[in-house]
Amino acid sequence: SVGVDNQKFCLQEVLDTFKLCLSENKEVYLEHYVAGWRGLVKFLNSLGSVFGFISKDAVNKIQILVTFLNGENGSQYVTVQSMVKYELDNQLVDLTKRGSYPESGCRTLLRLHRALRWLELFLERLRTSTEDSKTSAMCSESYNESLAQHHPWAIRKASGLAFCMLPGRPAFFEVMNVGPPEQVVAMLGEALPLISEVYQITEDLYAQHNLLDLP
Ligand code: 1Q0
Repeated sequence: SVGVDNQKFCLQEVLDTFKLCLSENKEVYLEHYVAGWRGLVKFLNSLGSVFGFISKDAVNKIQILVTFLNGENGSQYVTVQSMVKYELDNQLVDLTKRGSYPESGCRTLLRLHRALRWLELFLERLRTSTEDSKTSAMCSESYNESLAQHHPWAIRKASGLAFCMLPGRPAFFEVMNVGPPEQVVAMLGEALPLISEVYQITEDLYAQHNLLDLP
């Protein structure tokens, strides 16, 4: 793609931040997790304003987590593991119904975590797609298998409409700014196992503490 913008979006860089997420003992660094989402939101914004309601919500959740990270108890939020322990030990999480802590780190991260499953499914479809595959179909299939189960009707409807506005596979690959399709496929093949690992570690942690249905 042509462009003089030296801050051009590059998906490789975004997916690389997910590599930085895992510590040696397989804890998930919140700082890099959030940075990964920031990059994805930038990508989403470059696709057009119909995705604004999605990126707005993502930005809002990113901001909540960043505020914890930079707050006076920031050291408790270094990893997802330490955040869960800290918030649970100090009763900072609404466990069954919304109450005093509607924006806990645990419930906020859970929303992004569910979206990460969507990303994993979508990227896997993109990776194995052929030239005539429809991005909108790949996107909505991935959505229906993941996030949709947690969204009310109105949001599912709005999401479905937005997906129809996704550019076709060639344009989509172009915006990713990785190179020719074969290179995109190779990059996805490298990135996916890492995203899956981050997802699985978080999923196991949340399951262990019974946090998968936080209101
Ligand atoms: C490429 C198309 C992107 C499609 C993104 C799929 C996700 C659809 C999600 C729709 C969210 C609607 C807005 C509000 C939802 C909230 O109600 C909900 C629950 O939160 P709460 O506080 O009400 O309980 N929020 C969520 O479920 C969080 C949703 C976060 C979505 C984050 C999407 C970030 C952008 C991703 C673009 C990735 C493009 C990657 C393509 C890479 C190409 C190789």
